[in-house]
Amino acid sequence: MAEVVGTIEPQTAAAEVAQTTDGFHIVIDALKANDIDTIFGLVGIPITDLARLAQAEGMRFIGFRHEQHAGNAAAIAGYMTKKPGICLTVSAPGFLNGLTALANATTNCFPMILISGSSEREIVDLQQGDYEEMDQLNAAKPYAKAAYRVLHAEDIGIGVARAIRAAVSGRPGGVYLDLPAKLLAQTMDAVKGKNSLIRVIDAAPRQLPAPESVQRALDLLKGAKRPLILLGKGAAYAQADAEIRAFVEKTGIPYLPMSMAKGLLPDTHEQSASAARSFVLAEADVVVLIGARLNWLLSHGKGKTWGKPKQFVQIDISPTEIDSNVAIAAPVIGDIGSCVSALVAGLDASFPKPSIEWTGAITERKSTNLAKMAATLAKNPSPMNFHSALRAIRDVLKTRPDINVVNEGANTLDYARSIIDMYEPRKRFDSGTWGIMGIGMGFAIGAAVTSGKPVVAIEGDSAFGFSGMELETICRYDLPVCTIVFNNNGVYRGTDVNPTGGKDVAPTVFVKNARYDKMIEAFGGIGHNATTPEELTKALLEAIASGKPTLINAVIDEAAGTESGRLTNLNPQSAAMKK
Ligand code: ADP
Ligand code: TZD
Repeated sequence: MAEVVGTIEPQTAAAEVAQTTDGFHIVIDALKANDIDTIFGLVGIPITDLARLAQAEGMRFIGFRHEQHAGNAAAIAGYMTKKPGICLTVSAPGFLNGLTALANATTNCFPMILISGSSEREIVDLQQGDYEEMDQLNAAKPYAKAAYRVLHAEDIGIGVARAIRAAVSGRPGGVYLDLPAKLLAQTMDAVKGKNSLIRVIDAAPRQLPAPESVQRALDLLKGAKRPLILLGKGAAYAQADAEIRAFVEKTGIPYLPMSMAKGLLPDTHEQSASAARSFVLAEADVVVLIGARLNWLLSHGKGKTWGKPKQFVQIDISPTEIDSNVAIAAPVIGDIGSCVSALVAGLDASFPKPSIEWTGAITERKSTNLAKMAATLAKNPSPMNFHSALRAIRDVLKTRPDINVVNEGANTLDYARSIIDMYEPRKRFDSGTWGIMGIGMGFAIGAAVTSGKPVVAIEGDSAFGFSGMELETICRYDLPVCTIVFNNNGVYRGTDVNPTGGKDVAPTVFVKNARYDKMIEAFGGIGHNATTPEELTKALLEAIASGKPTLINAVIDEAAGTESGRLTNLNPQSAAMKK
């Protein structure tokens, strides 16, 4: 008898193993069932095996050196694709590191899901002191569009489906998904596990605008004397490129792109009013906001920037965005593709073209401002300043409109935004709604992995420092990322002095003449030191041709630029101190 059992038992065990699955497998299966093929993350207890399994099951796992950058990579992948980017972290500190990126994603309306392992509820809730103990779900809630926890393996499919829907439907945002360690190890019947998976149908359904709202907007626009269209990154996100182009070109209305909407129509488009920005904002009488909020980036829709009284049409998927800063005369609520198509359909023969007085005045301003800018850009000071370095980069990027551009810093951001033209949609990724520093390498990695195309990251030296260690990640995955550090020896500039004459340098000052190019060489990447526009051009061309991880240390005059870039008005204390 014992012998018989002995021969049967191993077979029974094998059969049982074959028929059970566990939390680890169901998480991966649930993501794959929704065509999610990449995870950005950083391993450790309790999610190391989840990352291993993801790779073994054919997903791409991109491992980072800090969770914030993995989160930023996931967020930008979400923005580029309209599918939620996934970031995977360990509990408590790893989760908190990722939370900054989740909050930034929510603020910018980027769809991402932060999945963090967590310690056991019983211990967390009694505060008994677990390894990396934290009530992560509650910590995430104020900064996420939605936050969920799964306690039973059979609910993983539901949890992932809810997270995907929450991230991409309506106004996109960051979603937190809490997976306690015990859940991952839970086993269940493999068939039941498979049946518990959900493939989300129509995760971001179209939302059609009310016909009367479309008519109201068209009526307002018809009466406009000086109409203007403002494209925000919501318009770029919507991937309604053809509809937006049709609306702009059929109406003939001049438009302004917000920084991440640059390239939705090529910046060289004749209707672009970018080079006359202050003029059109002040003078316009009816402004059509398409996926752009009237937040600080647009002076809250009021004050000197906006000059003459105006009325707004606002196209947005979020009804509560309307009237958030100023009264909106014609809200059009729905997804941008549907709203803009409806507007285009309503453009009949009676729709007037903007007057020649208006377009002519804009053209005149543009040419004056462009001539001024050309004269500034033509100068060749030594050391380089922001303009001469950006001229060199602009001329190279002009020949490669497919290249992704990442941009952060203060002066480096402000000048690059206006000097570097974009020609294709969703190719420019920057500090966004918060004006956050630290998105650089995370966005660069996310953009390179997602698009398979080169990335040029134009970085202030301070801005770069926040994510600089991810150069190792870039080298490890051999990504075609060229990072250009605008090195002017400090935050904003490098010229401040300690007024006490003490040994410590001023709060804004870094090590002088640092060689950031040496950092990438430590990981096998290619470093260049560029002190002239010619050297910068040569290094950038080489980087793009080789597709190799490269860092160019661009030596910029430490006295160039202004404190806080163009945000000097938000920094009144500093202005007062200098008086
Ligand atoms: P910017 O910083 O470029 O001005 P914002 O981030 O302030 O842009 O605004 C983006 C807006 O776009 C948000 O109000 C968001 O609700 C909206 N939005 C995002 N995706 C869509 C979409 N598919 N359809 C309509 N509105 C959208
Ligand atoms: N920390 C975070 C997370 N975000 C921020 N925006 C800041 C600090 C404050 N800050 C700015 O707003 S710009 C900036 C900081 C530290 C860096 C500016 O210096 P830089 O750029 O060297 O990157 P420029 O081009 O030399 O001005």
